[in-house]
Formats: sequence, structure tokens, C-alpha cells
Amino acid sequence: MQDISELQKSYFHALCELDEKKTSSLIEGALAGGVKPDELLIKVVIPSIDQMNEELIMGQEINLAQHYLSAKISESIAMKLLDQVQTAGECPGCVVIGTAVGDFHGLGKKIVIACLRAHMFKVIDAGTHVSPEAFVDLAIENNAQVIGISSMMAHTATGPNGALGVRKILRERELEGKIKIMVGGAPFRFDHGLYEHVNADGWGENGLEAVATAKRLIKEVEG
Ligand code: B12
Repeated sequence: MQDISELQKSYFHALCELDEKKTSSLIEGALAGGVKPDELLIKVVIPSIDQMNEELIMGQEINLAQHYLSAKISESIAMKLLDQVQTAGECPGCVVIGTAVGDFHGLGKKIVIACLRAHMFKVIDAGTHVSPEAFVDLAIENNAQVIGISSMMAHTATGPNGALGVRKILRERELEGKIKIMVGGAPFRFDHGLYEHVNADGWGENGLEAVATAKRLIKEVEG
């Protein structure tokens, strides 16, 4: 079996070079060698995106254009891997998910959606830049038990148009017992208690935690 940390180094190097062919061939080679798609996603593709960002912040060799193009390559590889993740089981419930107003970081959301779908959830993708009203309306329309809000920036996570806005509407319409709020994204990964400050019912560090949190919240709704 291939050494995953060596593979991550080679993959990251190819990503920095914006060498799409090389990144794809490394991933395809690993899949052919028996490494599972979800393992490649969690141990190679996502850490490389984070490493790219760290180097950008530290003022290393990476510039913003490289950062943008590498995000595009990562997204296309992540989507191909997610297509290969296997699904099984009964439908646990419905989640409406989108990014908060002002936030166009869609990759994390797509990964969460794929993980939820892989665990048989019905998922309504509300897209990016979703208003609190739209989140709640979509949840009612689809009988969803959970609204998932992805926020990658501090102001979209803690501002009035994120979870705080959704909570306000749920309260006004007396829907708090029927619809729960789950949040995730970079600010929540940096501060694990932040979800409580924005009045969410739970959060998830990654796609798999999103699945566990959504299951827990649906149990709470169904009592
Ligand atoms: C890639 C990236 C971009 C790409 C986005 C590509 C795309 N289609 O999504 C591009 C280059 C376009 C971009 C643009 C910008 N970005 Co940017 N970006 C990133 C970066 C490096 C990675 C984000 C990412 O895709 N990560 C990979 C995915 C897989 O991880 P994830 O999103 O965290 O998602 C996982 C978990 O968080 C969780 N999760 C996510 N959502 C949800 C939802 C729920 C309900 C749950 C339970 C879990 C969950 O599960 C996911 C899967 O594991 C982050 C830094 C970082 N390390 O997070 C900065 C970052 C988010 N960006 C930042 C900034 C500032 C910007 C720009 C404003 C830059 C600019 N000056 O133009 C713009 C903003 C655009 C906008 N209005 O949205 C800042 C935000 C800073 C802050 N404190 O607010 C960050 C933190 C970088 C930094 N440290 O400065 N960005």
C-alpha cells in the first residue's frame, strides 16, 4: 500500500506547480493501488488546500492567482473522488444546506453534501449567498429537520445574516422545535465554541462530523 504522507507531499508539490495532469495521475494511481477515495480526500486533497493557504498567509512562494487556480484543481479532484464514495442504508432525514450571505466558498459545502448523500440523507443544495429567509423557506417547503450553514469567513459566520438570522426567523415563526441549525466552516474549526455564540444547535469539523451532527439533531426533532 502507498505511503499516504509521501503521496500528500508529491500531490502538494504538483498542486503548487498547478500541474493538473500530475495531480490527477497521482490520485488515479493511488486509487488503482487500492487507496479508498474518502481516504484520499481526507488525507491528501483537503490537507493540501490547507497547506496552500498556510503558505499564502506566511508569505511563502505562493501568490493569490496560484491559490485560486489550485482551489479549482482541488475542487475538480474532490468532486471526482466524492462520486466514487459508496452509499448505503435508510434515509435518516432531510437537510437544507448553503453558504451564508456574502460567502462564495462552495467547496466545503459540496463535500458536506456528498458525505450526507453518501449516508442516504435527502439534501437540498440551497447554493451560495443564501439569505436566512431563503434557508427557512426551503426547509419548510421540503420538510427538512436541519438547516446547514457553511461560513468560511469570520463576518459571514458571526454576522446577522448567518445562523443568528436563521435563529431569529425560526423563533419568530415558532419553528425551533421542528428545525435545527447546524454550522461549519473555517471560523468554527478555529473556535470550537463559536457555534453556541451564533445560536446554532451543533457544528461539524468535516463531512463525517456533519453526518453525525445531522443525525443527532434529527433525533432531537423527532423526540
Ligand atoms: C479555497 C479558498 C478560497 C477559494 C474558494 C474556492 C471555492 N469554490 O470554494 C477562493 C480563492 C475563490 C477564495 C476567495 C476568497 N477567500 Co478564501 N479561502 C480558501 C481556503 C484556502 C480554503 C477553503 C476551502 O475550500 N477549504 C477546503 C474545504 C474542504 O474545507 P472547508 O471549506 O473548511 O470545509 C470543511 C469543514 O469546514 C466542514 N464544513 C464546511 N461547511 C460546513 C457546513 C456545515 C453545516 C458543517 C456541519 C460542516 C461544514 O466540512 C468541510 C469538509 O471537510 C480558506 C482557508 C481555510 N484553510 O479554510 C480561505 C479563507 C476562507 N478565505 C478567506 C478570504 C479572506 C477570501 C477572500 C475574501 C479573498 C479576497 N481578498 O478576495 C475571497 C472571498 C470570496 C467570498 N466572498 O466568498 C479567509 C477568510 C478570513 C476571515 N477570517 O474571514 C480564509 C480563512 C483564508 C485566510 N486565512 O485568510 N478563497
